[in-house]
Amino acid sequence: MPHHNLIDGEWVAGGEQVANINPSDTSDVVGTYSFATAAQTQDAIAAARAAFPAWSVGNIQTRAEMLDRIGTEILARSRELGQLLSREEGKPLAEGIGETVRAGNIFKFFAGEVLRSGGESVPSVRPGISVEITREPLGVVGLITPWNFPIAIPAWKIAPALAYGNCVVFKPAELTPGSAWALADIIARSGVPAGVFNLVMGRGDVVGATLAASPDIDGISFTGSQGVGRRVAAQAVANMTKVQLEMGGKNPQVILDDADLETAVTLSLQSAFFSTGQRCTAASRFIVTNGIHDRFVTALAQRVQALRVGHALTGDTEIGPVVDQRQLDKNFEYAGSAAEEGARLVAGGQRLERATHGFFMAPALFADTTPSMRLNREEVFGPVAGIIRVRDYEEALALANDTPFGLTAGIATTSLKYASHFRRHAQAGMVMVNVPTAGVDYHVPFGGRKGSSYGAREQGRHAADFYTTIKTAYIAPY
Ligand code: UN1
Repeated sequence: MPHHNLIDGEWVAGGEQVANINPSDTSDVVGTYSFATAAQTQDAIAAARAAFPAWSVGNIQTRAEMLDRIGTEILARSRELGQLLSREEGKPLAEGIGETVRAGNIFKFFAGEVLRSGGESVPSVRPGISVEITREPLGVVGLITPWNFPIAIPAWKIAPALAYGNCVVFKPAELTPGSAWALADIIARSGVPAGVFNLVMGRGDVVGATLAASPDIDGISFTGSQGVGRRVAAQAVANMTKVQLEMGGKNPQVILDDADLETAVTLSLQSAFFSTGQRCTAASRFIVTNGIHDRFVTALAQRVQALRVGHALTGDTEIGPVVDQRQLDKNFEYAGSAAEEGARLVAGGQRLERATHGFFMAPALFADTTPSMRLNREEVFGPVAGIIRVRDYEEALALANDTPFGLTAGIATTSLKYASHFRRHAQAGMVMVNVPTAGVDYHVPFGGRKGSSYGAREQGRHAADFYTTIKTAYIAPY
């Protein structure tokens, strides 16, 4: 049975049926999914528009209960949904379940936020007048999500969108429609009125482009690559549509001489290689001061070499496959260019064969890299990282900031002086002191600077900055 799109409360067959392939075992078809046409995407936008007037002023108790029910079902089914997620995306089961739990918690958080959204009342500078500042829903929002967090990222866009009274047209990544469909099915059964939430699976150049170019959409929230993000923004801005973009990273992890070696190595392993390095928050540039450099390289190389790479659903796997052949080719291309430019491979880097045919690659760690190498300039989005040796903290900070991106920046140090300085001067949206650059909390702002992000922050209470518009009312008694 193909999985259809949800448009105006009905499950609708799309223009083509597409197989969802398991990257751990390419003979395993996770399911078939209907990809929507441009006309169906327009139908979904129209349905959302029609549903907006009633939904935007609807009862907040009903809305809160609905979001709470969605969260409850996700949490109750976290094992099964986590398994589906790992099967279609390739992250190990524990990570798949963890991500599902995170999605459930996000819906619970925003269920609470529905009841907490108040305004401000301030005196006017003119006598006898009062001023009230309130938030109103933005309108119809188009949500475009990537394949690497196929349930958590949809959750952190859909939950606040609905909580603050918006209507949604949701376009998940082509490679991972399974988790998105399962989430849409839960939302559809939660009591949401027809048209308030719509699912349009499909291709970026069909569904995504239709959303981005639509004059009937009030906001686009996009997470994905920098190239696509820029195109989406350009199209949206042509219609004066509000845009929020979360794009790539080239996140630095600084290791100072005074760091605890074990802490530094463990957090580096997690940051760079878990989730197969397929996180925009992944650390991919290790910037290491002289005094600890050699010990760090040896210890991290050993840990990387020992990582168990395999099928996402088998018990002891730590690193699953790369998501598809195209991404695998890209990883090898970056590893190849690093080697050509003189970097020294100290662990991994080869194609791996396993019992099933999947896109397996041994995580690759390069030492003796320089800041100008392609590996250290461009986002790879795979398990490939480089180490740069530096003299001191000052050089480390300068290199950490020498990037067009600015999502996360990490430092491992036992010095309060350097930790505090780095926290203040790292040009990134999120700074991590002795914790991994990736793997963030779900209830606090998420986002970056420079080429990594554009527009308001996501997650936590700050999500309201994108999903609402502010009204200032001046009131005189009569
Ligand atoms: C995390 O590191 O916990 O696409 C989340 C990404 C990010 C999410 C990272 N938007 O990788």
